Amino acid sequence: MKQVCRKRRRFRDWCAIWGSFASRHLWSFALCASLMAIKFGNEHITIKIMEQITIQTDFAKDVLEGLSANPKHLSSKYFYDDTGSKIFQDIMRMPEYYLTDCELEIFETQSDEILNAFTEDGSEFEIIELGAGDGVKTKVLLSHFLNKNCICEYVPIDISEDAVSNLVIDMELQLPGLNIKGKVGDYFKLIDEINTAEKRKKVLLFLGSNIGNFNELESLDFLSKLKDVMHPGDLLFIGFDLKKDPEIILNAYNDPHGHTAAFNLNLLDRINNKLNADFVLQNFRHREIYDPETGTAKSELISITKQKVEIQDLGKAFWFEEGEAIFMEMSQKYDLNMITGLAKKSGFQVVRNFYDKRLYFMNSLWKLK
Ligand code: AVJ
Repeated sequence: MKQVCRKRRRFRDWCAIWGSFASRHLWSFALCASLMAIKFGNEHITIKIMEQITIQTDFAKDVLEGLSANPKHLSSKYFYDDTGSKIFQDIMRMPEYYLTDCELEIFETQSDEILNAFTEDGSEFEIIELGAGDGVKTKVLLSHFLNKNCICEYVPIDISEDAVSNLVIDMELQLPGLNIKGKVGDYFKLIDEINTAEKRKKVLLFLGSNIGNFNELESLDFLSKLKDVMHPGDLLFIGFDLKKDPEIILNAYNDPHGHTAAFNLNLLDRINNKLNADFVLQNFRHREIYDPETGTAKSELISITKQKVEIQDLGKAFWFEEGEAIFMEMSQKYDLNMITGLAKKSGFQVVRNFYDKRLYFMNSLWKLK
């Protein structure tokens, strides 16, 4: 009985979301019918309209599910709208956020070894980067690869349209010899497209410890999806942030500049704009916690007062107690055992690990087992 009620309520929520959504976005459905995919502006970027629409409905559905749950949660995968991507670039530039410097150091000092590991015989390959962002670190690698006369095509994929178009413009300017084809969209959904008929060798990049946003189950699921589109000989190059002095980790996420707080609060703002909500951002405060045993860092937004937030497009209001947390993001830190274990469990084999000199970070190169 309870089950039926809940089902019915879920159905009602669904209708509300779809109803309000369809009425305001009919134009895009119409456009969609005639144009499944457009190429626009720079011909090196593809944007799927259908994809953008699915993202909006998934967003509504996930916000509803997350804020109805106990404890409340939102998904960090929605941090990266155009504003969020800009804030993330500010984060990457702060000295406290050591991850960027470490990975950059690995690329700057070990690019010869990395290229040799990517292509032992110097044959042609394709580099596909999942969540490319501004591509600053990858540019260092690519520039070195070009200098070594390696023939490769670069396919950066990112959810932010601005990020991809800026990256493509920047790379075409700075690396004129590079063959680049940017894609905008959710890389989870574009994964199938990666599996082209092409016989060329693929190297998939998943840098910056992006994998840390997934819990173990999600990581295994993600990795098995990647495995499905990989062929023998293809490689996967993943960045892992390593366990270290907790203070260093907390400083990277509890930054004095307020960028990490702004990054989290931007998601509330996105809900305000996209789903017609009335979050008062000043009524929430950012908090970071880290458990050195498990290596899990968590970002939360704490409600500083008892308050009600209405989300019109969901036809719903949500109450927050004073001190109640919304779990926003997990940033997992790893040790070598965890990384080797993850590779094994997901059907991969570690080819080689690259560390920075402080041993804060690792880029691990995997092949299919
Ligand atoms: C992009 C997922 C690697 O978890 O360190 C940075 C995102 N969040 N500061 C991370 C992030 C807060 C970042 N990743």
